Amino acid sequence: MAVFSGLSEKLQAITDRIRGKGRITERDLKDMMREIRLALLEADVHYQVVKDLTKEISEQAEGKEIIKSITPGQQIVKIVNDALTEILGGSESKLAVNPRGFTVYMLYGLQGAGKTTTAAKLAYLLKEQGKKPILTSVDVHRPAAADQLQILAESIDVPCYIDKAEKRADLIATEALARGKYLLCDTLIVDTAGRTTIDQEMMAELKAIALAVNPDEKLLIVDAMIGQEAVNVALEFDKYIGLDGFIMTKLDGDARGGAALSIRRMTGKPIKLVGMGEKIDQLEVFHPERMASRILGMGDVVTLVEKAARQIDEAKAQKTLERLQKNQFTLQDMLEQFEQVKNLGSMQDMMAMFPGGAGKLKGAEVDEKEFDRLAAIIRSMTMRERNNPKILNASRRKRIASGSGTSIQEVNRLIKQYEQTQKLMKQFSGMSKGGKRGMLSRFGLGF
Ligand SMILES: Nc1nc2c(ncn2[C@@H]2O[C@H](COP(=O)(O)OP(=O)(O)OP(=O)(O)O)[C@@H](O)[C@H]2O)c(=O)[nH]1
Ligand SMILES: [Mg+2]
Repeated sequence: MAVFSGLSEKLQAITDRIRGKGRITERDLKDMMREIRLALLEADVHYQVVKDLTKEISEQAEGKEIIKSITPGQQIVKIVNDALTEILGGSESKLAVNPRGFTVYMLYGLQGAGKTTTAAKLAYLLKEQGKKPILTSVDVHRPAAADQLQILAESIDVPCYIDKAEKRADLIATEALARGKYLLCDTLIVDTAGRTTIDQEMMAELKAIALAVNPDEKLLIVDAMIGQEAVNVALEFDKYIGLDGFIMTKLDGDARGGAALSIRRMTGKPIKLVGMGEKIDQLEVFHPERMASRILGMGDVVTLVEKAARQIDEAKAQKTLERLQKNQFTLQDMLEQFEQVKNLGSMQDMMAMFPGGAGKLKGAEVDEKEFDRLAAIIRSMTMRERNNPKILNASRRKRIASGSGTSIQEVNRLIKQYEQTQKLMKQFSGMSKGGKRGMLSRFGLGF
């Protein structure tokens, strides 16, 4: 998914420039820091976070004597990546699960933040993991709210408790809890009413509901489009009800990044999940390290493969993962991957997860034709070429371009993308400390 395209593009341009340098001077570093600062401020990131982030990058860059090292550009990109990861929360923060067997998640948020949609998405995600969720709407101010949730619940075949005659939200919540236990469910997701502003009455009602069902997680649903204003909203909610974390929605839209990059550092609370679209399956666990890589255009091959593993041919995807780990990922694998992922979502989402894929596709509506072109390029190669792309010299590339009805540039671009993917995976396996499985299992792919 292309996230924060404006910020992402700028940071990619900055890091691309510095990555390619064989020698880096103090001046280069200073210039880079200034550009990064500007890009962050333009993306509406809170100034305190901008300050922290640039300070961290500068200190790291100076401390490591980058200037004297052999691959200064790459080291700097890694430092920027690490600093972004840290600002985003460091590592994944899992949803709490009640050890007594019944868990309650309560979703708060301003009007239109995405609470109801997210409640249903979360139920779907839990159901996929083999859990038994039940939904309830405690919005007593807008009767249509309960209908909206119920329709969504039916579409994913999850029970939903509503009582449109009851005017007290806390009593509905109590009833829903009882119903959930009676139905042998293990998780209650409470969708609350939204307001345009935070007021005492709303907070009192929310507190009463929390008192009634004693939530294991109090999650604020934050619309990423509101930028750093999210920090104020979060602090207000936290003051009244004490939050455990956030679910950030609409990261797929043209959110600038301010909300996601500011909220963790400014509130100390983690982002747990992110909404990546309106569809029921577009809720993802938030991985700070992967998000940082996506922003820097280093791709997110791990999520891509995981998505494939979840939704299509599990055995095949697992094989691909193993090949990636062993560095045997060929163009033939890439073709198979394309074919598998084609069913998963839009081409644009998929390309953005390949290194260097996001920037290239900026603004362009990518349709299935783009996929077909890429697939056609690989199909125009012989099996030997697919399995050993090193032999793709100029004349072979020319033949492939004409065979696939594309241009040499397009062929080159595809090969470059393939090489970047491979390089990235090499870095991953190089970084792994715990033997072969290290890095990938760190991403939750232990098998
Ligand atoms: N693109 C995109 N749209 C989203 C996402 N999450 C929610 N939406 C859309 O945001 C709109 C509002 O979502 P709701 O779930 O109704 O929001 P709400 O917080 O329950 O709203 P109220 O109950 O009125 O306060 C809907 O059109 C959703 O489809 C997301 O991750 N991406
Ligand atoms: Mg709602």
